[in-house]
Amino acid sequence: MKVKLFHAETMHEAIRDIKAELGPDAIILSTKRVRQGSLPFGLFGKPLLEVTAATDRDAKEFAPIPQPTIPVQRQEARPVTPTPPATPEPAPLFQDTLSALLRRSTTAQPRAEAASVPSPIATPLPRVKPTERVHRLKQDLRELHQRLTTSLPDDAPTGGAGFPAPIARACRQLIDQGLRPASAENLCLALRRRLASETALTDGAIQETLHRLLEEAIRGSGPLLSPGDNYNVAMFVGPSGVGKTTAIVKLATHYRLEEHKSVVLITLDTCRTAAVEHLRMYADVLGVTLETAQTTADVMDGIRRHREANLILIDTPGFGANETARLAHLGGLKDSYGPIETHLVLSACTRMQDLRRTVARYDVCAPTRLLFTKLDETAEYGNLFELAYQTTLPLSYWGIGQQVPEDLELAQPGRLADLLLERGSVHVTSPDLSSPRGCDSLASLGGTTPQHAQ
Ligand SMILES: Nc1nc2c(ncn2[C@@H]2O[C@H](COP(=O)(O)OP(=O)(O)O)[C@@H](O)[C@H]2O)c(=O)[nH]1
Ligand SMILES: [Mg+2]
Repeated sequence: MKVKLFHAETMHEAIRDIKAELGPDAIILSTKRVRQGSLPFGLFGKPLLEVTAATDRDAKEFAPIPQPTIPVQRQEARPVTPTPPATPEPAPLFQDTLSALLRRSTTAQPRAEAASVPSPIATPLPRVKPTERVHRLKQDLRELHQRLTTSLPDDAPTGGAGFPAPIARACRQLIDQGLRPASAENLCLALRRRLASETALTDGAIQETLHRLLEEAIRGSGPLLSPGDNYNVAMFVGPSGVGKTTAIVKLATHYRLEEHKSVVLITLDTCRTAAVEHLRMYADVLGVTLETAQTTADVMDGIRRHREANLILIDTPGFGANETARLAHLGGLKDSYGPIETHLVLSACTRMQDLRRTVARYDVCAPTRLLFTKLDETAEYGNLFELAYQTTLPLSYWGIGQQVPEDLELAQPGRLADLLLERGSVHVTSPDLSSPRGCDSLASLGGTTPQHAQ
């Protein structure tokens, strides 16, 4: 056996040299990258390929490979049936005969080098039956291609990557609704787990399952007075202008006129005379008592004096960032009959970062409910979901307009899931746009009587 070391810049060059010297049946024993240069040990020299090749026969035994003598375009491609050697030599593992390597590298070589070896068109290669390994490689490539095409988002740069296309679409739908990408992706992971046994991922199944997941992720608190309840004290806190007083008036109207409950209003927002007068006007129309309170002690006194009432609603002013001590006093309020429900009132139109700051600021008064207003002024409801999900506080009611009393609804997770999946709008549409909107939302405030009072 003749063994020889070859150095070349590319494998193709090495094969060409080996073929010329050892013949086409030479086998490659090893290859490695080396550096060759002027410095000791070849450091920083040009990287070269070092190939050890061997043959049992002398290169002179082989006739040179004939070069094509007629133009490529005029030569007819004829399949050549290979004639296997009478006694094929078993090739050692990881070694390849030069002929096979030559065939492969010839098909991939750059045009400039093509002249030195027969053109694959001029001397067509025999059709080799794909081996098991080639089959597996092809299968892997097909799977990779499928994964890439199904997981790439259609048009959005982020969100949903890594999910099959229909789930990725749902993921982006949630992100468009204002959910954080992380929350949307968590929901879609849960969605994929739930739908793991489904053979086909239809948009219908995805939307239904997503609806259930959204609904399960958040809670509704139920009404201020559940059937059978005859006493509750609820306080409403939050930044100024979010709609605390409006929500209180809507609730007072509903419980007084629809549920026939005795309602008492206590307001701590006494600095602005107009605000008190505004509330007094409603109190007079409804026939409910309004108490003004300067301090939290006054509030407690008012609660004690109206124990016989069914519902006591406490209005508060918006507190500035530097009024944490005053806010903390509200957190300390305790009714000896039971806990005071504290509704943190927030606008659905507020940016998520500001909502988080507000939640952090009002944490000292230990809110137990989230009441969102102004759902009618936005088309994105992701913030409601995010805050309910992150704080784990139940949603109580939401304001859907300025009209008193009809524009308030009992918060229901299923309804929020509807809004997030764009299955409906917050508005109850009236068949006749010229007539006032129906009072259906009053019915949905929840209460002790199923029918509206006449
Ligand atoms: N569009 C809309 N406006 C609302 C809603 N709730 C309250 N408002 C308006 O928001 C403004 C401030 O409300 P107000 O109750 O005085 O806020 P407060 O300072 O938190 O007591 C008023 O003009 C209300 O009519 C709502 O759900 N939708
Ligand atoms: Mg107010």
